[in-house]
Amino acid sequence: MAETLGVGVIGTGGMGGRHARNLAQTAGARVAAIMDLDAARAGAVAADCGGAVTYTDADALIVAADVDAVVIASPDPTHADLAIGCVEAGKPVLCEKPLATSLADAARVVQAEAAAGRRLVQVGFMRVYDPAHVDLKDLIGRGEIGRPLRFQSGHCNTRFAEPRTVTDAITNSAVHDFHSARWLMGQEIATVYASHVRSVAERPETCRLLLVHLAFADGAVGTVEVNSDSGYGYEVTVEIAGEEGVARTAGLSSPALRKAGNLAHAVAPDWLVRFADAYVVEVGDWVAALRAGAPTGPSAWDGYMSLAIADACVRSVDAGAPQEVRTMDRPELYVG
Ligand code: ISE
Repeated sequence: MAETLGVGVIGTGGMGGRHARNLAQTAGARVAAIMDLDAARAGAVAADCGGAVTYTDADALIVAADVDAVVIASPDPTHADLAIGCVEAGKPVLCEKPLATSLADAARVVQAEAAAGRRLVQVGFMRVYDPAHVDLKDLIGRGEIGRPLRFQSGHCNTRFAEPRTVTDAITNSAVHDFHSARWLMGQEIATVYASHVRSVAERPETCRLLLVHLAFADGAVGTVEVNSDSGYGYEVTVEIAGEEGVARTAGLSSPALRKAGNLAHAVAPDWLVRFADAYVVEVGDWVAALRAGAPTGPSAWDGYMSLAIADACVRSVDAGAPQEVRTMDRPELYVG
């Protein structure tokens, strides 16, 4: 590997542009290539990243000689095939969530990586780099609340440009919460029961509120709530009740403003603002880990498991009944 890690970024929408600009400021990395079907947009991001080479063909970027590692931030349905392309080219890849849009495609990524026999794929579950989440994880790890009994997360999005189907809410938003639940509780989810409320006012086709009941393998319970259209702002909160106490992620960091008969805190408009620091730490950690040998963040198996839970949720919505989470056997690569 060259002195600095040459990174190629596929997709320059909100997330890809953010990752590219963060990578341009990351020690040990340089942005070698940027790909987008929109050449002008790729050019604008490349100009901010020291003049990286631009591509309109993702496969050409993956095999380019000066690209040592790849970030995938293109539309969700393209993730699985591009991640497999990176694995086949022997290049480490940070793939935005979801790893795939179907459980079968996520399994193909896992199988490709298991066949390669080494970890190359990291999935963009950035909450594991967010200080509020890390503090909660540490507190649980220290045994402060005893055995975790109940997981509860609230995930509020301000508004999406397009109406959200229930499958979008599950596969594009709730996959984050499923990963948080597994990571923070240190347990697998055995069954789910998902239901949702549509928006009645303006966008009747939108899944306004998704509620998923979780049953963990050790008997703990939980809920995940996704609001697709809060109107007021973007928030993610987690509370865990244990045998000896209850812990919740730290609250808003914005100052309290007392004015004109009101007490107010600003709420972030979206994930790019709320998780701005986490995205910086995520790529910094990824680059450092690759330079030391292999990725250490959320794995392809974690990406697969979130989709296995998502798959059970979609089945549950269709059946109107609880559903088991069904998975393939965990390949040896991900054990331990
Ligand atoms: C988006 O793609 C993200 O990954 C955000 O973190 C999440 O909160 C949002 O719901 C997704 O649409």
